[in-house]
Amino acid sequence: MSDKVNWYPGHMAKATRQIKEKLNLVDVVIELRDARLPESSANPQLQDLLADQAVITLLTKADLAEQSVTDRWLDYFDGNALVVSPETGQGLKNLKNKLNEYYQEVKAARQDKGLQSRKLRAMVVGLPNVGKSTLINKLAGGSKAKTGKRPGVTRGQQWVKVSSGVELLDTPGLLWPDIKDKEHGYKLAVCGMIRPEIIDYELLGCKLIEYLIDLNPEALEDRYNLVKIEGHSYDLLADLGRNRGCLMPGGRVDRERAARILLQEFQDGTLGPISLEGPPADNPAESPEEV
Ligand SMILES: Nc1nc2c(ncn2[C@@H]2O[C@H](COP(=O)(O)OP(=O)(O)OP(=O)(O)O)[C@@H](O)[C@H]2O)c(=O)[nH]1
Ligand SMILES: [Mg+2]
Repeated sequence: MSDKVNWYPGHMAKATRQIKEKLNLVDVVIELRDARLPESSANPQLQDLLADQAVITLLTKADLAEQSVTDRWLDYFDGNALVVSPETGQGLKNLKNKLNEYYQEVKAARQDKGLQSRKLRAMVVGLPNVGKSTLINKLAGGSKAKTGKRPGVTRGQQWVKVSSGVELLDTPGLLWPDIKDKEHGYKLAVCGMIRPEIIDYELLGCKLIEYLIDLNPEALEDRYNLVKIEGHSYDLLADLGRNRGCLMPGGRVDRERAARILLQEFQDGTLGPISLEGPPADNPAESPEEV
């Protein structure tokens, strides 16, 4: 990533410290990863912090990922991950059952020590915009945590009681200070985990077109009436913009507006479910015929 863009805001360094401080107070950590890119949406800094913790890994926004690819990820995690869609509620029953198992364990352990029973405390962590606060609200049955379409909505920690036996700690989404591979950063931004304007809308629009050419060219063709998917992504972005009436005075195509539309429609699922990466040694971008 370029040194010139401030894509690691100051509040995230503070939020990372605050997570570290709270870890010894919680019984289990719920780590959310985006089901469209479960490997790239793992924060290495967080992985280090969680090395000795009980962790429930969730592949979230499953409605936006291809079921067959998500199934392969589940095999890869070998029983150590659950698939959920916080917004639709898919998979939340499995998560509740898992939390209840932890609650029973904590209760039994405290009883053995002659201690009074207390609620299970779970910390919810993950990259920005993966659905942490939506998940908490869905489990709590209300709107206790603030949510939003853009990354970086939650700015501080907040405990939310989600049932008589469980309370969850909402935390701000975290990036890490050294995303070394630019492509990695682009993928995160395309999926809404890094604010697009701090990279560049047109660049991200072109990147997304390149990913879609590899993964699902029909989705691109059909949605934007593109006659032929060939040539440079920069030109395809212009075709897309022209077809959508993104014109500036004088008739030049407004590529930034075209990119905004494309990114938005990809992120809200209008293009259909599309996974950006498969499990290691099984990457759909490199072997599209297997997806
Ligand atoms: N398609 C889809 N969208 C979802 C899902 N869960 C959450 N969202 C949307 O994703 C966006 C981000 O949700 P939040 O719950 O605010 O995400 P967060 O992880 O708390 O984000 P930060 O607080 O910024 O770290 C919102 O627009 C949600 O409506 C889901 O399962 N499917
Ligand atoms: Mg949040």
